[in-house]
Amino acid sequence: DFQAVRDLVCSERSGLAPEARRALRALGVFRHTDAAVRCLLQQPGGPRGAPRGWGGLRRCWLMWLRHGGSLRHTSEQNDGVSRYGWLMHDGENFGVQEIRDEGLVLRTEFVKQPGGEHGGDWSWRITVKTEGNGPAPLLSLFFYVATDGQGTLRPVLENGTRLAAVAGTAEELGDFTLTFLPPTGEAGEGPKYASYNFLAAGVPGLHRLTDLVRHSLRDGSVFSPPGRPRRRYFGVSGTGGLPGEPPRGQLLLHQVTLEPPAVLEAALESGSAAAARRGRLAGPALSAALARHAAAFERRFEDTFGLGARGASLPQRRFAQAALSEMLGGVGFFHGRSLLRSERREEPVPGAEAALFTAVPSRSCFPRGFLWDEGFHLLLLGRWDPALARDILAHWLDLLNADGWIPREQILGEEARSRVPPEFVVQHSETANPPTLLLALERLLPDAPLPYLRRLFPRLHAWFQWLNRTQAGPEPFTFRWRGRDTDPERFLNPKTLSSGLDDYPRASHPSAQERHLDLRCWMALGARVLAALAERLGEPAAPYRATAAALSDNDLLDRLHWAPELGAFADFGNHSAAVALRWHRPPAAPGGPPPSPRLRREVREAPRPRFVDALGYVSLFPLLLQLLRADSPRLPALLGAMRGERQLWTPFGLRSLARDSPLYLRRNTEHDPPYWRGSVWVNINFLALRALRGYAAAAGPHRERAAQLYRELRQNLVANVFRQYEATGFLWEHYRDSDGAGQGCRPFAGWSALVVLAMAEDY
Ligand code: 6A9
Repeated sequence: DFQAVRDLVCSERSGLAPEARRALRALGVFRHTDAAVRCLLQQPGGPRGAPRGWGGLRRCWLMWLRHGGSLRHTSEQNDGVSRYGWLMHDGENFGVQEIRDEGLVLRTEFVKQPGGEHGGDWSWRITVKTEGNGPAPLLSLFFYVATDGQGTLRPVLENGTRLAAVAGTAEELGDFTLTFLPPTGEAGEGPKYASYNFLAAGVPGLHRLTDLVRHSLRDGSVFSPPGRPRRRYFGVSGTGGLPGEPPRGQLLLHQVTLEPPAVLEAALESGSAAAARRGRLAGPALSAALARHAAAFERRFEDTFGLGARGASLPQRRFAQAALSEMLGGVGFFHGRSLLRSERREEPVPGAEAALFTAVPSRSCFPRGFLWDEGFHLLLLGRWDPALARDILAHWLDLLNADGWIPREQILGEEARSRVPPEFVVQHSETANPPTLLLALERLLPDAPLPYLRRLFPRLHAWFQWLNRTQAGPEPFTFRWRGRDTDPERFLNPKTLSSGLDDYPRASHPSAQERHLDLRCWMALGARVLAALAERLGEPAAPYRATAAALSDNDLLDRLHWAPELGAFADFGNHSAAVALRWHRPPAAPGGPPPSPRLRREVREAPRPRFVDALGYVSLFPLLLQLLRADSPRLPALLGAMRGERQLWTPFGLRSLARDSPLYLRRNTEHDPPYWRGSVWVNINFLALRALRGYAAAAGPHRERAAQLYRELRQNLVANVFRQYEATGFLWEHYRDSDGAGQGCRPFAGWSALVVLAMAEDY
């Protein structure tokens, strides 16, 4: 009985101990940037949508503000921090982050020390420096702690203005003290002159914190170091809150104003850890702990990925460490409900209250869980920390509803929703997403404990059956993504968000006749992994084996998806090859103003059932998921398409759509630039490398060629992602096929971080 199984899994979730779970909530996360006041979330609570279960202490942050020049001027001049990211992060106890902001360098480090019953102690150190010469700017750092309706905070003030500590109690933290140590110069060289301001206020909601701080800044404070000129600065003042908004929680804010360089420390000490504590984790003790953790991180990184042994340079190793760390630093808990639309109801309905532990594609742009992204994330996380990966996987499978569906994008709770345009919020219960979690499971399988797998199995079974049932195609052994865009005039080619490849060209006229090649290949992979899992558990594996065999039958694949006119595999559907966007002026309403012209789709040749004339990632799927036999006569054509410079080959990796394909780099609407129509995406390139490696290792006539392509592709991909990181300080969402430049979102240490596994040749 599926429902019963669900309850069992929920209540008995395997994975990390509660204590370790809490530790993971200590990951610092970059919240958002704001030109005048910059925020750095250093909160014990994961990214946005921090856990309700955190028991009230919802935020503990750092923000900074550079004085001098007007605030408005600053906000017009720049719209972001120039670079930031975790350089090291072990996913549990330790992290080092660096932020570069126009000549200012902030380094934030934390160490967690387990102990007691509430997650132990944490200490943070913030080192601020300036680059280049010129007078030191006057800088304010704001540390703040906020509750969201539960828990209490008591300020401990020194001289009426310096917040020396916060004594608090909260449900999950118990009693705690957060101490702000006086700033020192660099390398602990004695106390540093600073001015202090303090604010205690009621907060209407966490999303209003930045506004609240801005609202209480006044240009009346004075910084007057002995024997030096006085400088005025913006300081928080007063108590209160935002006018007209009833407070829901409590905020205590500590503002420290000084001239860099300086070192600031904060120590959170948990009441229940007192007995285990041997002195405060601050000053030299913190330095020693940080050094110990950094050395352990380096060792573990080398033991895991062996990049040093393979001769990677130090900058390359630092880059790979940062890629992994940025992914680990994005892992967090998300709580709330999704908004769902089912076929059975008109109105969107809130889903069940969910707790999701997950990595995110991007801390800045998409700080949420995405189903198929997560499978890729787990490939990397599973190498670093298999228990962590298993725990994340278990959380995702806890999201299944009674039908066996998992919503694709996890926008949990109001705070998460406020960041997403309304048309993207509602999740449709017919919409799937590639089951990449199974890809991850395939790798976790050999070492995963049996009781864990036993609990996963019924849910994976339900999920696979849901896919098999709801995404069935028009004929046996065919599949079709549901939920394509419907408005036929709006898009050059209606998107298929469910596939994960959004605007990748499909049949021009969505219909029930379609058969989607990538989905069919994902199903084959799914059946293969479930068969292996069933075998491991002594459950009936034969039905999965049979499905896997049928879906990998190369002759059947040929019959259903080989497009002779394309010389490659393809989707099939109701398709017109002659479509274009044209400017069009709708008729004016009588007496009304002339309406503005709009781009509309024109179909110049009626669609008919045929193969889709797009050569790109989808065409490669039988190879990517290694369904093609090593001696397949189709293999040379696919290898040729990969290597062809007019098709998929670029010096930076494989582009998503062939250069000579009709929709290559074409916009989908006036406002939708090409996305999966040419760019190089790391996740698919990773699959390509993995597959080529497989074909190079298997006996067959194309072995040499596969090996050759593998070497070149790996070199190109890794070199470019590294080069772009060196140039910009970020991993990017995708890379431009013409020059390799990073595009889309950054930092994007979701699947782009798979470059680490490519460097390690660990597929
Ligand atoms: C829209 C924007 C400013 C698109 O990495 C997450 C997903 C992938 O799963 C998918 O394959 N990305 C890829 O095609 C990003 C999706 C972002 C959708 C949110 C709202 C507001 O942000």
